[in-house]
Amino acid sequence: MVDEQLKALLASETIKAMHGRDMTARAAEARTGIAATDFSRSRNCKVDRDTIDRLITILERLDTSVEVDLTVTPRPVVAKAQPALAPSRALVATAAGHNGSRSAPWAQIPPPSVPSSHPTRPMNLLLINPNTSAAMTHSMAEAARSVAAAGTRVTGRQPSFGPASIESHFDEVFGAAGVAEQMRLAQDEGFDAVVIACFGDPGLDAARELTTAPVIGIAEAAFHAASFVATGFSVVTTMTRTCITAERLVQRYGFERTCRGIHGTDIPVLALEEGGEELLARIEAAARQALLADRSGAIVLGCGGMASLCAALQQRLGVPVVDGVTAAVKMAEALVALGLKTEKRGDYAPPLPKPWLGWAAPLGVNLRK
Ligand code: 2AL
Repeated sequence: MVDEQLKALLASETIKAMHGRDMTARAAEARTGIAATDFSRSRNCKVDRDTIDRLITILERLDTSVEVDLTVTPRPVVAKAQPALAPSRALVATAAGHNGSRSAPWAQIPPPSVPSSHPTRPMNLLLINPNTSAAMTHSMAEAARSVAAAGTRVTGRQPSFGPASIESHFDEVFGAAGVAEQMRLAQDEGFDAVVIACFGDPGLDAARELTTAPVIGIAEAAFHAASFVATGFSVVTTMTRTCITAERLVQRYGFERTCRGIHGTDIPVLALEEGGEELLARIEAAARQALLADRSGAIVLGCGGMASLCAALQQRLGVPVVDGVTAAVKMAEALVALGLKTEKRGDYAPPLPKPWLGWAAPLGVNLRK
């Protein structure tokens, strides 16, 4: 008999993604003998070691080629800072064996022949839009899905507070806090990677403190991608006043030699949602000018809200056009496939526990959500 805890665990997204593709509840039912309705239960279940051991035993009997990630929800420990999105332990079970913690029984079994980080591994990616425009979250998540691998599930979220667009330093402060909020709320969901989808990369370092999963900012991803396909690139962005943010990021990430210019179009971020030929033509004209003036070989789009325009602009301009949202998704997949995680021994260690006051207190590092 399988108990409630086990059913809830079996319902987790990673288990539904056996064989590198999503499993329907029916398929999961056929494979495990557990009623399909049980697969709709919460995936935020807490599991203990006994449950995991029993689950491993069941999985061993299922199929010789089954590979499953068992993400163990961290136990709630007040005042002991945990990597927020990080599972306390990730195990890979196959019929051939398991690997995991040294003290656990599965540690005695030889490692699986297929590395846990092989490129077809299914993954859950969290895309955080730091502004509060749900429409923009939707369009960026769609762009992300358009390039994501078959086994990548993209979840788009935005903060519960703050500005609808980020185009000033004041906006950005709240955007960064919103990213921190969403990281805290997602901490038990076991996301494999996080993309921060605003060109200022607000809250990027803070987000990295809260998880072992790779966290990628779209500006950072776009600069890297552009530097692979051109010796020099130009950034075309929204309001001219936001150019300083991109300029500082160029310096921070060390792209002073490859970024040849940053150009504002004075198109407000929210106007991007309207789309249309006039908008596209304005950005195209700015990009053409930038390519000439900067002697650049590629264009970087300086706003997450421009993601849906990328293909059309690349076709019109005839040069590589990099959108940070899609670039970040592919880089996130690459890092996960390589088994690379955010370091926890240096300054990306979890924040120290301390008292928190006011509206942000529930997000404080020593309080569980
Ligand atoms: C952005 C962006 O990507 N999202 C947002 O709200 N503002 N960037 C920008 N340069 O305006």
